[in-house]
Amino acid sequence: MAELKEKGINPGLAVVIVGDDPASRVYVNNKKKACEEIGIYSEEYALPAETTQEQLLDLIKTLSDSKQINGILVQLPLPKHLDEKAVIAAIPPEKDVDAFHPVNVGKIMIGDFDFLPCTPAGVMELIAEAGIDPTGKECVVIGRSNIVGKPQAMLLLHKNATVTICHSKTVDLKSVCRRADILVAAVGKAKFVTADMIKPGAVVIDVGMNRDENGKLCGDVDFENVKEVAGAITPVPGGVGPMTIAMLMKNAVKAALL
Ligand code: L34
Repeated sequence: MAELKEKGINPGLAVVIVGDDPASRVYVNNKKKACEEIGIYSEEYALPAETTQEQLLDLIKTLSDSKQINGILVQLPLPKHLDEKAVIAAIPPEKDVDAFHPVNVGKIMIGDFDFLPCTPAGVMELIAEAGIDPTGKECVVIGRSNIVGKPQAMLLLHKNATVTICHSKTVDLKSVCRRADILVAAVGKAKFVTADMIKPGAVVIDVGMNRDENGKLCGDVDFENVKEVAGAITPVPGGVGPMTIAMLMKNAVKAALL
């Protein structure tokens, strides 16, 4: 960071949060902390749940015009009365550190991108750091959201994997999952992935962020049982979540260099 600052490059990130969802609050706090730790200038805009679409779009316009701000992130989900698609589309693609804008989504699809979406990019980083090359491997992604499942599949494809995307209508999910050398779970249901769905030795990556019956944070994977079968597994907390934040920091720096 010091090196960048010497060159007059000062990354600035604006994080917008609307309403008081406690989980979103925690994630946004973690983003703020990470900025402080590495020396990225950050601004937080905590707006009340009653914020109108017009007010939110006005703020995005102000941030879009700001010279100090290179990156804009609107924490999702937004309260139901707000139009998420329109909000994302209002962020200039070059400040879209989430890579959710249709222009950035399209660029990812053709493999010519500036930003990668933070959670799927974090998963790829974990795979790479573990010394695993997805080339030719069977990769199964459970979940088809625009934020995780779909871009995750695309990133694995870029690394030459054979990719299957599963979802709620998939027939015989268990057999499809059992083919996976690398299984990415992004379902949103606690302990959804059980040991009988895992090929022995498989790499299991848990993107879930749920609360169990005791209110304890847990992923989509039944960690205790799956870890006995898997070759490698990520925990929740302390797995993909912190990687998401790290990739956001990377994108914030990248935005300042564009
Ligand atoms: N716009 N909305 C936008 N961008 C994002 O990248 C996100 N995401 C997801 C939800 N909405 C978003 C996040 O920030 C999920 N997410 C996220 C970020 C950080 C963590 C989890 C999810 C995280 O820090 N997890 C910690 C534990 C947190 C806790 O104690 O609750 C962990 O160790 O996994």
